[in-house]
Amino acid sequence: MSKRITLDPITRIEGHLRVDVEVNGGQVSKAWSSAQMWRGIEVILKGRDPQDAWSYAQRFCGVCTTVHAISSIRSVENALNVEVPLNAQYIRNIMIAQHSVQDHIVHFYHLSALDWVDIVSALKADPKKTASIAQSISDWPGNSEKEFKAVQDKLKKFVEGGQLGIFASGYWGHPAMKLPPEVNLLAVAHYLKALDYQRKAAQAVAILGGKNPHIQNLVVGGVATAVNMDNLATLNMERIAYLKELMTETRDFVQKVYYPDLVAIGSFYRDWFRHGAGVTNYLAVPEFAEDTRNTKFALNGGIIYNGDLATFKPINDHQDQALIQGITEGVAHAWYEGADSLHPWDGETKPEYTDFQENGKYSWCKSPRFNGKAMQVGPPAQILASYAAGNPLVKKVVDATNAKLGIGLKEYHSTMGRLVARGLRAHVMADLSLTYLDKLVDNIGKGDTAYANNTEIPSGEYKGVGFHEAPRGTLSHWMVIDKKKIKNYQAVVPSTWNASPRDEHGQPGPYEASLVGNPVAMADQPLEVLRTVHSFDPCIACAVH
Ligand code: NFC
Repeated sequence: MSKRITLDPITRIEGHLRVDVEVNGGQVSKAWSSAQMWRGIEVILKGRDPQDAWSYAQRFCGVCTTVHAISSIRSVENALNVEVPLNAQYIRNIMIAQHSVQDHIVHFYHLSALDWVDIVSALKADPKKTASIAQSISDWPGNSEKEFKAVQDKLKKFVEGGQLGIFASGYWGHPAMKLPPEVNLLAVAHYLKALDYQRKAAQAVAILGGKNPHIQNLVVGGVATAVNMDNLATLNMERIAYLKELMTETRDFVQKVYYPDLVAIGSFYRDWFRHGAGVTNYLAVPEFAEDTRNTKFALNGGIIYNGDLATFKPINDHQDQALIQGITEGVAHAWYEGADSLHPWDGETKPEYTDFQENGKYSWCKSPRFNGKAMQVGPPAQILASYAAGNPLVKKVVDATNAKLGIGLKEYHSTMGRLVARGLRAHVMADLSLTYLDKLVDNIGKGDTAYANNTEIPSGEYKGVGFHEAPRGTLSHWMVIDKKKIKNYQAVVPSTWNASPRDEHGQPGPYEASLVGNPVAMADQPLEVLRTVHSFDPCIACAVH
């Protein structure tokens, strides 16, 4: 007999996600992903000045605000064929990379670790043994017995006081929890430390962006960050030195704490490299623009079908016509008028709520497709595309990690594979942040102090798309400009791709497909469902906007 479980809301994500699963014989046989909230910012954007769009579009989300600013401004620059000076590209790149570092630290420790780490078991750990495990996998100076003992004492006080606070209501003692007490203590201690380091990365974005969340320093054609290095400039040597210090500290945290923790946890949960594959068609766009026209990038994009790297087709730039023409969004099972799939420049957002109909409309999330196919976006897509393209930065960390974990590329099509790919992305981003700071200083040193190409909006009709590879995957903002105003605005967001409901042909979206076959040991504590859903790092505010 099958049993139906409804998880609503899924917590430790952003936004309102409901997931329903049918469980048969200890395994999920069918799943539905339902976004439960709509706000209508695409509609609010119509009729406004295209130069202001990026500021509104940041309100799609409370987490990945920066990425919407970048995609939005790129959509205007693409429509009007505007070049972006190198200094502005480097400043944008540093903000993008630091935003990703912050986002991935938060995902690993604060949003997903507690699916794998049993907080209560950490009470039984020997702090001395924890310190020796930690020191055997990393030379990070914070890994001392004293530190681990202090965390354990703090945890004891919580438990004895009957108040687990942020750790309340977890599935502690669940049979699917496999870490020994010492590794649980290690992870809890780093969970708390990670709060400090994610803040440092957020601070780096704020120094450049003027504010974070919701950066303030973009203009169509560049940035509003004066870079002439005199005392009146927004960016002077003192701020550059402080940025370097912050970004070096977060790099060390990512590479000496997050990464070894990920490898340690991954090696205790090898079976999770076999669950949760779902949709293994991947899409990623190239990112980290290194020229003024968005044609040269540090990380690669491309398409992979059925998890087979032999099918890899590169996407080399943000003007790729096959990419631009191939994207559609459908509403057959989403709470909008109509049933057709439309290209985003012709896209419509007309809400029509029907309640949850499992064979009808059941989500506010639309169904993006590429040439009619469901695609998984996110860190595995970017890592696999860059690997397939032979990118040396990515190849080096992937090969080293695969050797440590005893895995190959096919293990990336899994729940644990998504966590590993995200950690590798953070590893690469932490280095790239410092690379772009050096490039910025060099470029200014050569006498280039340009930071924006002033742009007027002309009166004709223009269409543009701004692509960006965000922490959760490929993001695109699509704008139609007419008579100096926004005529249409559609965003096709990473979590829209991954959280999508079935399309008009009945193809499930990546969350839904990845849950099928997932084990569920105890129906009243569906921890394993959370593991797979959290591995995508859902952001439903973004997905529906
Ligand atoms: Ni919100 Fe975003 C979602 C990201 O998918 N990354 O582009 C948007 O949020 O975190």
